[in-house]
Formats: sequence, C-alpha cells, structure tokens
Amino acid sequence: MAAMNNIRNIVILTGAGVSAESGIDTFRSEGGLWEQHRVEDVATPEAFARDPELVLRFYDMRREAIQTKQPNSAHEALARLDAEWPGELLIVTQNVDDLHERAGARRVLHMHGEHLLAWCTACDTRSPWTGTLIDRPPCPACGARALRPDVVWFGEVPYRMDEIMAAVAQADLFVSIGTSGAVYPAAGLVRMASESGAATLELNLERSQGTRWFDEARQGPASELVPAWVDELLST
Ligand code: BV8
Repeated sequence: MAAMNNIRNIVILTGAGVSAESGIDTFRSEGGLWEQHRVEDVATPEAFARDPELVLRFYDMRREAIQTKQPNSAHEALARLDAEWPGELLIVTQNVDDLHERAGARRVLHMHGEHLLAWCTACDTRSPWTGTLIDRPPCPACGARALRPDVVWFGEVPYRMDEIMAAVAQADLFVSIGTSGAVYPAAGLVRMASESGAATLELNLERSQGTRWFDEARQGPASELVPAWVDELLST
C-alpha cells in the first residue's frame, strides 16, 4: 500500500456487506435477497410495470426492516473518518439503507437510491418516506397516486455518476468495503481509480469478483477490518 502520508483524496465504495452485521440481508449470500426473489421480478422497471403490487410489497418490507436496524462499528468508524479527515472524502454507497447517515457520516452519495425516499413519477418530486407505498398514497407535492421507491433498478442509470467519476479521477486512495463487485457500473470504479493512479484497497469477507484490481485485499468482517483501517489511517 502506497505511503499513507501523501494520501489526500479518498473515495470509499460500500456494498451490502457493510450493513450485514446490522442484520440487513445481503443480495448474493446464503438466504440472501436474490435467493428469495428473482431480480427480474422485483428490481426492474419492467417488473414494476408488470406487477406493481409485488414490487411495492418487496420494498415496503425492506423499508420497514431497515428502520429496526442500527449502524455497526464499520459505519461508526467511517463516520469518524468523515469527521476527522482533512482532505477530500466521498463515501459512495450502493446501499439503499440510511445506516451511514445514522452513524453520523455526511459525505455520503447513494448511487442506487434510498429506501426512505418516495419518487413521484408525475411531478418528479422526491419525498421523505417511512411508511408503505402498496396502497398507492398521494404524492405530498402534487397529490398524484404515482409514487415509486426512489431506488435505481437494473437497466436504470445510477445517480450522480458525474460526481462519482470526478471524485474517482481525483482519488489518491480508493477503498471498497463489503461488495461482491458483481454489479456495474459500481464494479468498474476500482479499475478507473487504479488506471488514474490511485492506490486501491479491498476490505471484504471474501475476495470479490474485481479483486485483481486491488493493490491490497484484506479478508474479514467489516466490523473488525474497517475500525482497524480507520485507526491506521488517522494515526499516520
Ligand atoms: C446500468 C438498488 C446503464 C435496488 C441495485 C456490464 C457488464 C454486465 C452487466 C452490466 C454491465 N453494465 C450494466 C449491466 C447491467 C446491470 C448489472 O450490473 N448486472 C449484473 C447483475 C451483471 N447494471 C445495471 O443495470 C445498472 N444500470 O448499467 O445503466 C449505465 C451504464 C453505465 C453508466 C451509466 C448507466 C444499475 C444497477 C443498480 C441496480 N440496483 N440496488 C435494490 O437495492 O433493490 S444493485 C444492488 O445489488 C445493490 O445496490 C448492489 O449494487 C448490488 C449488490 O451487490 P453488493 O452490495 O456487493 O452485495 P452482494 O450481496 O452481492 O455482496 C456482498 C459482499 O459483502 C460479498 O462479497 C460478501 O463476501 C461481503 N460480506 C458479507 N458480509 C460481510 C461482507 N464483507 C464484510 N463484512 C461482512 N460482515
């Protein structure tokens, strides 16, 4: 790993693995979300057009579940890093839960959307939402019954890609935490970072599909690896 002391700009990509120890299902693990539901049945615009009830119930279930969960020590360590890091730092998360923010992190970007927002497809307003959408409630802004979960489905363009690409291009260090590297364009960011000269580090329970793009890969639970890495970085 390049000398820590000439690192100023950091991009951290997180995935479901950072929330696993908070009791939120990952996608591809044993009994994970994609074992219970076929992606094409619940996480595509085509699925929503075909069977909106099935899709809305799927997200209502997950929206309710995350509100019963607490951030873990990995979220807390990243929030501490966010508060104390003097240089540029951006936490790009694929997660649609709010545990990074509930741990106190501020420089967070949800590239795949958020459970706790509802998106009105009539007036394009995004409204904070903690309840359900299955009964097609009216949009708080325009009253239309056209709300959908504000998440990026497969085949849809992830959010704020230009900000993400700009941060990755400026990064001295790119760190990936708790992601299998199976979903693009998120899984392609490490290659971009590496090719623009950034040092790259993977913290994951097991090696990811993109592990060859990382200068260093540490295996273990995020609740142990992340606080240790943050201590290391802040002590240099
Ligand atoms: C798009 C929101 C055009 C909804 C999600 C190129 C090649 C092949 C395919 C494609 C390609 N480009 C596009 C595609 C198609 C597709 C795609 O990638 N398909 C895959 C399946 C092959 N991508 C898209 O459709 C994307 N849109 O491409 O638009 C475009 C292209 C370029 C530029 C702009 C636009 C949209 C993808 C977003 C879909 N929405 N989520 C919802 O949540 O329901 S994706 C969803 O699944 C998550 O957000 C996340 O991204 C992904 C799950 O991955 P992970 O988070 O990594 O979770 P997973 O379970 O897989 O792994 C967990 C990891 O954690 C494991 O490695 C495990 O070991 C580890 N772990 C577990 N416990 C712990 C742990 N680690 C540490 N500690 C622990 N305790």
